[in-house]
Amino acid sequence: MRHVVVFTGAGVSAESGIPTFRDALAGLWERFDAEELATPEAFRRNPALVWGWYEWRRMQVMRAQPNAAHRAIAQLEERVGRFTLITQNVDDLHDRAGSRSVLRLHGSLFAPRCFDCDEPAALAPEIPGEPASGRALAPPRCARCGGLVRPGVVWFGESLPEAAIARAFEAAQSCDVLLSVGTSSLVHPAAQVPFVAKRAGARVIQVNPNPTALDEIADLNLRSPAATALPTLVESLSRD
Ligand code: BV8
Ligand code: ZN
Repeated sequence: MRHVVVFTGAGVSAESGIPTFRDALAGLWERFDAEELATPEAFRRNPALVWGWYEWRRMQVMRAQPNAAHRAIAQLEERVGRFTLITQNVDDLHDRAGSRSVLRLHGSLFAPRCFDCDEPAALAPEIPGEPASGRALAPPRCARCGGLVRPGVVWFGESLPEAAIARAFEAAQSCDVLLSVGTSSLVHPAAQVPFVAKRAGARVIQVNPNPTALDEIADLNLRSPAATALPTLVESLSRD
């Protein structure tokens, strides 16, 4: 039975209007570098600035819709024998497009938890129009211990969820085709996944309008936006 792995980055959500990680620093945060804001140190130093950034990104995701690429990936899951979706994204657009099993390597904007005791925290209801341009917001306090609530994402310098990264490498080791969509392949250890698949003999297909570190090993490079390339690609992958 053929096993297809799809590995996605921020580029798969670009056509839903969600800025990619590098571009997610508009407005209040434009003077910051993502890699310095997405860290536990930054949150400790200025919790309201970091919490406000994540709440603004979460509100953007809630107002966005999955695009044709998310939908094509959900269709592919129904058409191939064995399928694994691995994402670096922290939005919920794959789930909303109908993907059933999503391996999240970097957590989610929709799973806030206490920084001190890990108690899951409630999500603030969407306040229409707020935060419009994004602003600093004091994070809520943990109901159990009073600690600061943090976003449920993996920050730079933090380990990835053990089970998720182990299952991602297992899938990469055992797949026939790995489709990498919309990632700059710069962030480790996630960026290793396509290389592990290649070394294990999989065919690697990349969809990205720009060159990336994966160019050298991709068997097929589709220099195209995901929402354009995926529907056709899914058709051909479903026929093989
Ligand atoms: C860890 C959640 C250690 C947060 C994210 C030096 C060398 C190697 C590694 C390191 C190093 N120095 C430090 C490290 C480690 C570090 C790392 O890799 N740094 C990089 C910058 C060098 N990694 C870590 O810290 C990881 N943890 O290593 O722990 C450890 C070990 C043991 C014990 C304790 C600790 C944790 C990394 C996780 C960071 N969290 N996200 C948040 O979202 O705020 S990563 C974040 O950036 C995203 O999740 C994504 O994965 C990554 C890249 O973001 P983008 O570039 O925007 O997105 P993407 O890569 O997906 O690129 C967009 C692409 O889309 C582009 O290529 C573009 O061309 C394309 N595109 C655009 N439009 C479209 C499109 N494609 C298709 N269609 C379109 N329409
Ligand atoms: Zn707590």
